[in-house]
Amino acid sequence: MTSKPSASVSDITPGRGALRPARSWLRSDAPSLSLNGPWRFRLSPTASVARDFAAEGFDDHSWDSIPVPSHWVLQGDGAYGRPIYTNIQFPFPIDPPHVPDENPTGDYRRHFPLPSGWSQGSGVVLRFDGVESLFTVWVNGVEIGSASGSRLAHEFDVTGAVHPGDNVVAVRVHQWSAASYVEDQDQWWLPGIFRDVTLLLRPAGAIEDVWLRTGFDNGRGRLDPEVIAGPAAFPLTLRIPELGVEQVWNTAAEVKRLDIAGVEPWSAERPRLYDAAVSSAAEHITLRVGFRTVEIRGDQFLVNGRRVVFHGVNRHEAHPERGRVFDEAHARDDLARMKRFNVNAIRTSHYPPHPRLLDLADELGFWVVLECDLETHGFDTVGWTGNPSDDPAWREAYLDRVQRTVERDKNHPSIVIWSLGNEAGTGSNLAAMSAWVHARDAERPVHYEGDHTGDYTDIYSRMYASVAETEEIGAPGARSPLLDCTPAQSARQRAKPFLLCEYAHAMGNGPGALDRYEALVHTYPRLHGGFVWEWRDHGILATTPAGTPYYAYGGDFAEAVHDGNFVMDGMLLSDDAPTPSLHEYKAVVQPVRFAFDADTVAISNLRHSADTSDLRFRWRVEHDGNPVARGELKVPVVPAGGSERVQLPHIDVSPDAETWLTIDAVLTAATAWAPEGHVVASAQLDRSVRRPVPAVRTRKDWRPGDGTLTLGIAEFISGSLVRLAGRAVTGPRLELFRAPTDNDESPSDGVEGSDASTPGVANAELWRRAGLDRLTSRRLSVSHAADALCTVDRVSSANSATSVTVESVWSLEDGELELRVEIEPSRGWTAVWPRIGIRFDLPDGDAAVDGAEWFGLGPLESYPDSLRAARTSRFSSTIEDLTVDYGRPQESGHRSGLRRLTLTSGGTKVLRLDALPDAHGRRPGYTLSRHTPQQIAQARHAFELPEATTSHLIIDAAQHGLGSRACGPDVHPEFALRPQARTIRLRLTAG
Ligand code: IPT
Repeated sequence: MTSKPSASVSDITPGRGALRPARSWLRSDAPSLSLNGPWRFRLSPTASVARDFAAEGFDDHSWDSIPVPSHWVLQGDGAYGRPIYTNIQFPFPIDPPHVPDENPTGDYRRHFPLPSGWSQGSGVVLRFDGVESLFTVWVNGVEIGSASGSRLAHEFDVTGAVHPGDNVVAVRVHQWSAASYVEDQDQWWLPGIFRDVTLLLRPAGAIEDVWLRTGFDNGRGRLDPEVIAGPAAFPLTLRIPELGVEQVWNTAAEVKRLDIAGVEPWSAERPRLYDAAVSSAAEHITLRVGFRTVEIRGDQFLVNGRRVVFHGVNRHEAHPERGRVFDEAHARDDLARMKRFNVNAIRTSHYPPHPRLLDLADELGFWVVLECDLETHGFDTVGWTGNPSDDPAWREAYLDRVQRTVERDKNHPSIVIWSLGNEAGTGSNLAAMSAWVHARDAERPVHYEGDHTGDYTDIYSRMYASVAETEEIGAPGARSPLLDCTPAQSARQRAKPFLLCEYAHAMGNGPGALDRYEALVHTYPRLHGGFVWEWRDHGILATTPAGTPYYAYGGDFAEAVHDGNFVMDGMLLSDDAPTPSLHEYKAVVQPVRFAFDADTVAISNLRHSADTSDLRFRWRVEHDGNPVARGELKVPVVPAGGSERVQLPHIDVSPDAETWLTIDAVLTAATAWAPEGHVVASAQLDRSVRRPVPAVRTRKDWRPGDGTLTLGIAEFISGSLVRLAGRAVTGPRLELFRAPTDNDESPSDGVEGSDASTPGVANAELWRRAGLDRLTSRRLSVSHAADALCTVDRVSSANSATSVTVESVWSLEDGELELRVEIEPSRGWTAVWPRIGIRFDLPDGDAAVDGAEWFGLGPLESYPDSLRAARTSRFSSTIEDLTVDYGRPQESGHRSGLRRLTLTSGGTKVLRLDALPDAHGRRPGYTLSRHTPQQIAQARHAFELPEATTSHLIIDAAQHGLGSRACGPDVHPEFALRPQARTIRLRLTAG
C-alpha cells in the first residue's frame, strides 16, 4: 500500500490519476482483456471502512460474488440495498460538496492473469466505461487513482503496477460523493461498476487517438484527420478501400486533409458509412466514416446544406432488470423500433450512453444530440444558491466532464450537436465548457437549454413550451419577449435555430396535441422540431410478496424521498410495448403526407434528403370496414422537399355503407430496422354518401307507469334495465368520471386550457371535490308509451347542489330496440368534465363478455387531441387488449368515432350496438373494461386491482382531451370538455 492521498467523497476535483486528455473509444487490434464477469464484492454502510482489502494478499474468500457490469442495488434481492428514484430532489441533505456518512460503499476485487508477452516494452491501461459515482482503483495493492463522472470513460496507466502471472485489481465505489451534486438527473440512483472494465495493451508505436472529421459538399467528401501518436507510430496509413483511399503519412506533419471525389453523404435517412482504417506497424484501428457537414446558416440548422427537422426522443439508458447496464441487443431493438415509428433523432438524456449505442446510431441513422453527464437540478429547490455551475471551484470538474464526453465520441457522424448537460442552472462553468467545445470542435453547434438568454450557446432551446409560445418563437413578425430575455436578448435568440429539447411529456395516457407542434415546424423554418420526453418508462421489474411480477416506480422501494411514478413517462412501457402515444407520434411526423381533392392526391416528401424510391403506395377501398378493392398507385419518385399529384383509383361508392379509401406508403424492401411492406405513412379519404339519420319519433301517449315490461330484447323492472338479449345487464347510469390520467392528476399552472381559473389544483382534484367519482341518483319519473319506456333521473353527489338530469327513452323503432339518453347539466358546474358517458354493467354469469368487434376508429385507444393514428375500419380485440397497462393504472381504452359495436363472449356474439350520430353529426366512443373507473382510480399498480366479476361498457358522448400537463401545457381549449348537454342514441340487437 502506498501513502498517496486518496480521494475523499467530498472532493470536487474529478479524481486523481486518470489519463488525460481523454481519447476516442476506438476499435483496435491491440490485445485487450475484458475484466467483466464475477468479482468478489463486499458492501459497507459507510465510506470509512478499512482499505486493507486493496492489499494484494487480502483474503476475500468470505466475500460475495457480484457480476460486473451491474448495479449492486439490482443484485442480491435487496441484500445490497434498493434503488432510489428522485426527479429533482437530492436523496441526501443539500450540503455541497458533502454527503452523509451513511454512504453505501462497494468494495470489488478480482484476479486476472496478465496475458503472456504483455509486460515487455508495452504500456498497460485499465479502462472503466462507467462507475457510479466515485471510485478508487488499486492494482496489486498499489493505489492507481480515483475518478468520478459516472457515465464517462476513465483510463489509468497501470503499466508499473501489473506483473507477469496473477494480478489483483481492487476497486472501492462510493454511492454518494461530491459528484452526486452534478449528477442529479431525473432517474433511478443506481450505484456500482455498471459498464465494462477492460485491460488494454498499448504496444510501442501505438496510436493514441484518431479523429476523422468529415465534410460533404456536392458529391465531394472532405476528410480532416487528427492523429495522436508518438514518432514510433510512423509511418501511418489511412485506408478507405471503397473510395480508393490509401494515404501514407511518414510524420505527424504529413497528416493532412483529403478531398475525395465520388462520395455518398451520410444522413439519418441514408446512413452511408465507409469502412476506414488507420494503421501503424504496431496497431490497426478501424472506424466507420460518414461524410456530412453540419452548419448553422442564419436561423437554420443544416446538414449537407439542407434543413433538419428533429422528430426526436429523449433516450435514457434504462432496462427493467439491468438498469443502466448496456444490453446491445436490447438497445438495437429499441433503435430499430424508433426507426419503425418514424423517430429520426435521439437526445442522449442526460449523459453519454454506452459507446456502442453511437455505433448503432451511425449505422441505423439518427441525428444525435450528445449530452454531457451533468445536472444540478436539486439546487433549484434553494433558488440555485451554491449551484456548482457558477462556482469557480467546480470549473475543472465541469471541463473534465465535457472533455471526456466530446473526446470519447467525436468520430460519430450521427452526432450533430453537443449538449452541455441538463437543468444545471446557468453560470460561468457552463460558458467555459462551451468555449472548450467550440475550440476543440468548431463544426458542431453547442446546445444547452438552460442558457435562456443565449450567452454561450448556438441554438435556442426550450423545454415544454406551449404551442402558442412555440409559435411566438418561430413566427417572423412576433415580438413578445422570450423567457428570461430582454428585448435585445430575445432578438438574438430569434436569430438562431430553435428546437424543443424536451416536449410532449409522455407520462401515462398522453400526450395530446402532438399534431399542433408538428404543424408549426412546417410553417416556420426556424423551428426544427424537438425531442419527446421520453422514449421509455424506467420501471424496475419487481415481485409482490404474493409473487406477482410488476414494474416498480418511486416509493416501491420504501425510499425516504422519492418522486413516485414520474419516472414512468415514456412512449414505451417498461416491457418494451409501444403505447398508443408512439403510434400517434408515428402518424403525426410521417415523412410522406397526402392531400386529397376530388380525384387526385398530392403526395409530398418531407424528408431531409432521401427521395421516395424506397416506397410503394398501396391502396384499398372498404365498405363499412370490409375490403372491396385494392391496388397500387403509380407514383413517380418524389425528391426530398417535392410533391407529386397523382390520379386516385376508381372508387366504388356504396349506397348503404361508408366508403373509405386508405393509402399506405410501404417499404419496397427490408431495411436493417423493418421488413418489406412496413407502413411508413398512411392516409384515409372518406367517400361515403351522406345517409339520413332516422329522426327521433315524438310520442304523445306518455303516461305514468311502474316500469316493469319487456321491449324487444330488453327487460325492465321498476324502470330499470335487468336483461338484454337474455343476459343480466344493468344501466345505463351516468358516468362522468374517468380514472385520472397522470396529466389529470397534475396541478394546473394556469397557462393554457381548461381550468386556468383554478391554478395550482389538479383537474382530478376538482373532479373528486365535485364528487364525479361518487355520483348518486334519484328517479324523478317513470312513464310508458306504446312500445316505449322513459325514465328521468336526477344525478348528483353528496354535499353538492349541482346536478345532471338524465332522461332515458327505450323504444322499439322499425323493429329494433333504441335507447336515447338526454344528458342535461344544471347550472353551476365549473371545472371541466372527464367524460359524458353512460355505463352498462354486464356481470359474468356463465360466460363473461370478453371481447369486442367494432366499426369505428381504431385499432388503438384515441382521445380528442390524439386522433391521428386512428383510422376508420373494422377491428376486434380481447377485453384485456383494449386497455393499456400504464405504469400506474389510469384511464385507458377509449375508442372514438363508434358506428357499430358487437360484444362477444368466448367468440360468440352477445349483443350488437349501433351508434347513431347526434344532431351535430358527432359520434360517441366506447370503453369496455373489466374494471370501473372508480376501481382503476384506487390502484397504484395493476396488481392492486380487484378480481373482476363483471365487464363494464361505457358509451361516451364525449371525453376530455389528454394534454401533457404532467409537465407542460394543459389540454388545448378546443379539446377541453366543458359541462354541456349531450345526446346518446343506440340501436341494440341480439348478437
Ligand atoms: C425536465 C427534465 O429535464 C427531465 O429530465 C425530466 O425530469 C422532465 O422534466 C420531466 O419528466 S425538467 C422540468 C422542470 C421541466
